[in-house]
Amino acid sequence: MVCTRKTKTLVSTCVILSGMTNIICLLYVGWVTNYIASVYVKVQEPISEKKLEEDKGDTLRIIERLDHLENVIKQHIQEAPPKLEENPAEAFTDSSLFAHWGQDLSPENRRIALKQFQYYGYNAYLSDRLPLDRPLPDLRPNGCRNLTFPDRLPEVSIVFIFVNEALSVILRSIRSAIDRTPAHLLKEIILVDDNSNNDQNLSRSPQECCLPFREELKEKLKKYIDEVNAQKPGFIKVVRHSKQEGLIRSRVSGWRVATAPVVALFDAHVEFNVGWAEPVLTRIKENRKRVISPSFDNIKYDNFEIEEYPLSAQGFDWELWCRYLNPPKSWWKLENATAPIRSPALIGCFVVDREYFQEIGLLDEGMEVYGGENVELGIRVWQCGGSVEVLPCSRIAHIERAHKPYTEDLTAHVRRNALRVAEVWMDEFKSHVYMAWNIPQEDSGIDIGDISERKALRKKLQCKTFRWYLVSVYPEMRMYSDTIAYGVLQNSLKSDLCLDQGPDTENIPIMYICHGMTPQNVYYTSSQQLHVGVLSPTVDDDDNRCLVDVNSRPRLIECNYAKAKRMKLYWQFTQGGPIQNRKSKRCLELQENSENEFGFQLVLQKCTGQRWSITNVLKSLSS
Ligand SMILES: *[C@@H]1O[C@H](CO)[C@@H](O)[C@H](O)[C@H]1NC(C)=O
Ligand SMILES: *[C@@H]1O[C@H](CO)[C@@H](O)[C@H](O)[C@H]1NC(C)=O
Ligand SMILES: *[C@@H]1O[C@H](CO)[C@@H](O)[C@H](O)[C@H]1NC(C)=O
Ligand SMILES: [Mn+2]
Repeated sequence: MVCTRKTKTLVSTCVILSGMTNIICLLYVGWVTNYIASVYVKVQEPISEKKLEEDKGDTLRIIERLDHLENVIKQHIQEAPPKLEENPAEAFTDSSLFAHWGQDLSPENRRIALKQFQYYGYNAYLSDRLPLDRPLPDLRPNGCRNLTFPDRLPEVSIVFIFVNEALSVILRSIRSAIDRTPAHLLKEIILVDDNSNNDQNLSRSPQECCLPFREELKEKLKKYIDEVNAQKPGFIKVVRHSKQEGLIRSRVSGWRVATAPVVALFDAHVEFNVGWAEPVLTRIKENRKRVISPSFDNIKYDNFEIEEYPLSAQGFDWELWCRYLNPPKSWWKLENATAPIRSPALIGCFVVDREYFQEIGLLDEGMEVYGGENVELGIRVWQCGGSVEVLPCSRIAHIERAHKPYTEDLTAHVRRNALRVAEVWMDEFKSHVYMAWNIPQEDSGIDIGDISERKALRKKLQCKTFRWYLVSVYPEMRMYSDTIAYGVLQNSLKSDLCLDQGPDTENIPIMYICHGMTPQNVYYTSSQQLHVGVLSPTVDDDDNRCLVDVNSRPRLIECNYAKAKRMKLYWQFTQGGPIQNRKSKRCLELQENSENEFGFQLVLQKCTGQRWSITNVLKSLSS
């Protein structure tokens, strides 16, 4: 899941990568973010252990071109399951783990810390050495401390789901929940273990660094639970899956066991901050159809310091990766930092009235593994008469992992789940999801499973249309209804090359080996613009780039800017025909050039009859 966070020019991209809501945050500037985020996610698969050898050539060539990306990826390649026989000391110092932490450790301890880091995706070595009840900075905005709440609030059950999590991290989640929730409001804690002992199929198996999960998460965790329950019988309940169900069904498993009127569904790598519960329970008590997310801060995966995040709503892009949004204008107008922030969707952790959650259909249990369920819940709640909000006064710190503890490629699951959301909830806008993923709308070859129950649910609840949702709840989302063709763009002269946006530091499109990732997405519109690269999700970002004839050279320029400056950004194109600029009449063509990486250069020249084709055509392309 890609959660992008944007503050003025500084953007941090959060790529949620793991089986739980794990996020990697990378800091970048401007539109570059999305490009990197999407490439980054999609090169995950090639760098999985086994494929690394075979795919090294192509993968690395793609990577080398992406300056900003390079360091990140290299680091992850190094942090991929290590070859035990070759463990040069330099590898330790190169790991991002030691960039801000651990310089004074002995070589042996560094080795152990690195192993644990590679395994968990966060600094479990350090976590084991931090107190479970460590203090957190109170990051609530001014005014939160002055709020008063009703005397009688509903009790809450807190559900933590986990798979292959470090014990100390789970225990700190539990401890912070107990310490920072008023005792009379916390009915119980429910732990859902999504079959953590399934080590054999993980390439990141716990070498000598880590106890086997069976021991750590069964015996040791049980000992802790028994101690707590000895004082408060039945206070901590445990649900164990005998096979891995993924985070979606794990959350529902936890909900099934919960008995309090309100249920909070969280990952097990969080720390609750002071006063988190009262604002949430007050809002739900006032209106049970509100689904609430706290505001998130970051626990840095390397040194476990708390990093404050700006207040945000939670949305998504057209691939349905989650995305932090600037709060809506209506919120800013209130000039009240404690006021609830209307939110189009959820990033994954939320608090909900237990019975209302069932009435609106829980989560889509037909989704697999990971991703999309948070977006589906948000859309469904809004379309079916509820609301979603983020509370500034309720704050939770959450570890954004450096990498996922699985080797499995999550992107395929996220895509499948996204298509379920599109087919059930998005009406005519489902095309946008297919376009963003760059797959055909008919015969995509992707089995999304049975959606008849979800469709029946929508009918039963008499839910509103997705157009209503876009207009009323998520007006920041961009619509792309004028797209008439999309996919990769290939030239008949050399059909294994695709049009590509080129290095992210430049605005020069190139021809590159076809890989079909975001930098090669092309969208042709009914107004004859050619967009290259990511589909900008929201109106807050001016980051769609259009092919423009600039002094007879092909360039990529932000579309609205190019239009405002009356640049040459309109192209005549028919499937299998030339791409010709409407004004300059020059054609986009390939020219042989031995200095070029793949022997060809993109030029604008007098048309010689070169032909282009694009993968998916929605409406007939006529000239
Ligand atoms: C909170 O209360 C204190 C003392 O009652 C007061 O001085 C302060 O101005 C209040 N702050 C806000 C933001 O209302
Ligand atoms: C590993 O996965 C394969 C197929 O996914 C399965 O058949 C096998 O039983 C698994 N092994 C273990 C030890 O879980
Ligand atoms: C600010 O928002 C809080 C929470 O909704 C509310 O209780 C409070 O009355 C608001 N303050 C003002 C000055 O409107
Ligand atoms: Mn998480």
